[in-house]
Amino acid sequence: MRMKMIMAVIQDRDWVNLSKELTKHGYGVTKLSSTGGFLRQGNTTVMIGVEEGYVESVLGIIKRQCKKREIPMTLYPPSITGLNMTSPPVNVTVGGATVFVMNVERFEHLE
Ligand code: 2BA
Repeated sequence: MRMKMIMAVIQDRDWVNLSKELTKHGYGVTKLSSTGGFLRQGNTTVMIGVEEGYVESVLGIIKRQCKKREIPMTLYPPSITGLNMTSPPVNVTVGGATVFVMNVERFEHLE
């Protein structure tokens, strides 16, 4: 069976429910703390290694646990622009998950 690596960028607040649900179904998951390049805010990246046949099941769990939300965001505050004015907030869609599914050449647990 081929192994796949699922990497998903999610919101920090979705991590607890997502990890609970993945472990309940027997999937292994590793959390990495990450930062989005656009919002420059912390987010969470999860790594999930699974056999190919389980990919859709894992994507289903991610979809159910990672909700899409709109948040008002000031993209260029004075602390970044150095100007004494704030750009008006714009609504940015966050959440859901940005998912990459990659082939795994080799997978081992070394002891
Ligand atoms: P950020 O780069 O902080 O982006 C957060 C959200 O801001 C994005 O959500 C998108 O809705 C919006 N956004 C990003 N770039 C934009 C732009 N140039 N103009 C207008 N709105 C923009 P998502 O697309 O769901 O991405 C969530 C996070 O996933 C990203 O956080 C980034 O950390 C990661 N990501 C997204 N696409 C990626 C990619 N191709 N490669 C690696 N990481 C990616």
